[in-house]
Amino acid sequence: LQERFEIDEFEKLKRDLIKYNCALAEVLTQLNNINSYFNAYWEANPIEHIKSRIKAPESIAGKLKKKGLPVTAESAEAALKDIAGVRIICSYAKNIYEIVEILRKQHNFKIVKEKDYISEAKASGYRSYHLILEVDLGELFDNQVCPVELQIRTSAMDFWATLEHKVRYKYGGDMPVHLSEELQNCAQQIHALDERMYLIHELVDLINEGEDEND
Ligand code: 0O2
Repeated sequence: LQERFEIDEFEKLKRDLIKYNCALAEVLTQLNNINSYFNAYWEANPIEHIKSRIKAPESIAGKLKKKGLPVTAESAEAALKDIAGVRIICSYAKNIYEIVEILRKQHNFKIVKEKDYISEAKASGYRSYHLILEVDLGELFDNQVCPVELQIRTSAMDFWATLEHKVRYKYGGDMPVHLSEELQNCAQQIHALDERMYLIHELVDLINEGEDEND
């Protein structure tokens, strides 16, 4: 029970979560617009799908506890940047960088932090591109800004991360060495597969371009 919020802190957090919902809605509108733009103007839409979530109060409490911070609404707001989270799943790693460049040009939010775990994977084998976006909530919320975490990864990276997260959660952060080694091994194979699939995709594009020129 210690890990949970006291009742009045929980009520404060529930009220604060409205801000995160508004910020998330703003980001999702923009991402849906980008998705429609890709559908209309790009030959193939690089976005496969977009998922979003607001972190559950239990997970917020657990993360604060893990960081050794007080389990209060105030410390959640100060310390956690991933209360509102969005994930974009795309086809190839190259698409991730294309999407990031488009995001830089948006005016509804600004990018305040970036971590590229695509070009250099984490020790676990994890690959993904992380951004913290800051959304201005406007006068209704006294011009406060609210963070939204955005993770962009390929389907293959997502497949791996979902399983690894499940295994890590099962062992409460104390994963047996043989499992973490096997997961690192799978991460390397998935990375190699991602690259080979991309080469096939590029090759087919080149063949198509050649055929178009000959028409
Ligand atoms: P959950 O349960 O997904 O929310 P910070 O979040 O900034 O305090 P950190 O860990 O340096 O600290 O941030 P980082 O590296 O950007 O990671 C944030 C999130 O990325 C994690 O959130 C995970 O969702 C994901 N992530 C990072 N590393 C791994 C990994 O090795 N495996 C998997 N499956 N996911 C990872 P949470 O809150 O840790 O977890």
